[in-house]
Amino acid sequence: MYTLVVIRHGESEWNKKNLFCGWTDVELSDKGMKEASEAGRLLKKEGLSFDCCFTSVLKRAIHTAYRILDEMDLVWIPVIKDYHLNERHYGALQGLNKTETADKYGEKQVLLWRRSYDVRPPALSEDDPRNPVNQAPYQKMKGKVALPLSECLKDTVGRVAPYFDEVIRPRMEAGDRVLIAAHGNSIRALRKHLEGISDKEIAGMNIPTGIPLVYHLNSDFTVHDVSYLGDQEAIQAKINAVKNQSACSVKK
Ligand code: DG2
Repeated sequence: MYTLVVIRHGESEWNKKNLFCGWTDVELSDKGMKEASEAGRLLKKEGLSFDCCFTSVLKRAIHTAYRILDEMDLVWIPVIKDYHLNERHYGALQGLNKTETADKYGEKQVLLWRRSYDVRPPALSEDDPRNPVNQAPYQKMKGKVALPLSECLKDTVGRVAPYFDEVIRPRMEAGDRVLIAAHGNSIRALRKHLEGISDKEIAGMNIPTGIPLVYHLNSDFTVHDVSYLGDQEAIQAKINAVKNQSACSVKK
């Protein structure tokens, strides 16, 4: 049996402002930093420990990972940063306010962009300075992989699932206890892959910030059990808050 802990970063500055973030590299808010440290204390209290940590190349996830490891006195373990664990690329929606976008295009359309499995949000244009080919963390990938200008969840599953199977799983099979600090949609992609959630069902899944999700996996990596650590009522309230981020400002 394997134990795997997955956590969405703490609240970011753009979560706080309710902006679509995607591959925009924004910092944790003060609340997000506290959430990350609290998650570290909780994991320690539960007697969990790690031999390595995987995260994205985005600082809200990286700083969450280090805050957790700091609380656990584990900053010395390897921390592997890889763009395969990045948030879903939110295309031209990045930087827009979720409520204002719902007011403009309607809740239904925004829900389709946020939660449909295979509908991509409008793409960034090639010459947009936010195109990943113009950004430092992705320079080495230029010409080798197709860097996205927008992604649907299906695209995100297409990079997260093989990365888990080919890189993270072998580390676990070799005996490493793994922590993954990632993002709302890269975690939805991973959950879909690990738990065999259908394309339809995954639309209803929302991931709270800063709450450790603990998996016990069988030797063939099927899920034995999975649960969030902490006060279940408070966690459900956080999940609902994520779901409601794209409600219109006035109910029609
Ligand atoms: C959020 C997820 O990603 O947004 O990109 O805005 O986990 O990096 O804060 P994260 C974003 P939703 O899909 O929940 O709207």
